[in-house]
Amino acid sequence: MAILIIGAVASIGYYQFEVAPFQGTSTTITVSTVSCTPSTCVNVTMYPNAATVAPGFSPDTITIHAGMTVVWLNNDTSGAPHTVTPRNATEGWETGSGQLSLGDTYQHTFTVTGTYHYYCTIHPTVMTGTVIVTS
Ligand SMILES: [Cu+2]
Repeated sequence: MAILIIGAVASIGYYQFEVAPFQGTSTTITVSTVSCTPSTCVNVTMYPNAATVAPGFSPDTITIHAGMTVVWLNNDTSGAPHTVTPRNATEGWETGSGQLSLGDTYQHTFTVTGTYHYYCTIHPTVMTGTVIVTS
């Protein structure tokens, strides 16, 4: 049931862009993008060099209504992997994303009001975030 709800509010697409940092060479990277219906879904993005540039999760604090879905995207073109990991599994949140590579997304629908803290296990001091779920 939860999967059906998620599928209804978020769709995954793809775009490509070129990176040409050095003479004569270029690399095409495919990144997935997620479009949200604003009333039901919120995006959080990990931008390039998210491990060293705050906020690592952008926006790092969001407030949503119960029943809404948050979709995280690793858009860190430095290639660094990241995770979305709950601080406290007893908050009713699942165990998190595991490792996300460039272009990977992770989404969770929050159904219970409360404050949910999370972080990246690979960069725990810079990459922290909070989801506040209201009624
Ligand atoms: Cu990270």
